[in-house]
Amino acid sequence: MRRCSILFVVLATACEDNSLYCNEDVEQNLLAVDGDCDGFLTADDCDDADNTSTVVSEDGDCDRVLTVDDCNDSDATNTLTFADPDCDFAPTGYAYITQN
Ligand SMILES: [Ca+2]
Ligand SMILES: [Ca+2]
Ligand SMILES: [Ca+2]
Ligand SMILES: [Ca+2]
Repeated sequence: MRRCSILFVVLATACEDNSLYCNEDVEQNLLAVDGDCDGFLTADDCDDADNTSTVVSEDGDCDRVLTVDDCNDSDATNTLTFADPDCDFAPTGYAYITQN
């Protein structure tokens, strides 16, 4: 009787389907909530199909320019960085002058 119980446990373990998990590892995220298995859940991931993408906590507008470098991290069309410290679209040391 006891031998049968042990055999059942061994068979049940062998039949587990781990394909719903990242790398088929039950210790990792489910593919349903982390499509690219980069450790960031879909809601927190700028692109859950790209494991090289940025994440929302570091890049608010997901334009691949990190918050610390982004002149406007709530505007994805503005990808100016602090290489242009005054964020005026002109190279450092220059400024656009409007004429009257
Ligand atoms: Ca992800
Ligand atoms: Ca990603
Ligand atoms: Ca950004
Ligand atoms: Ca931006």
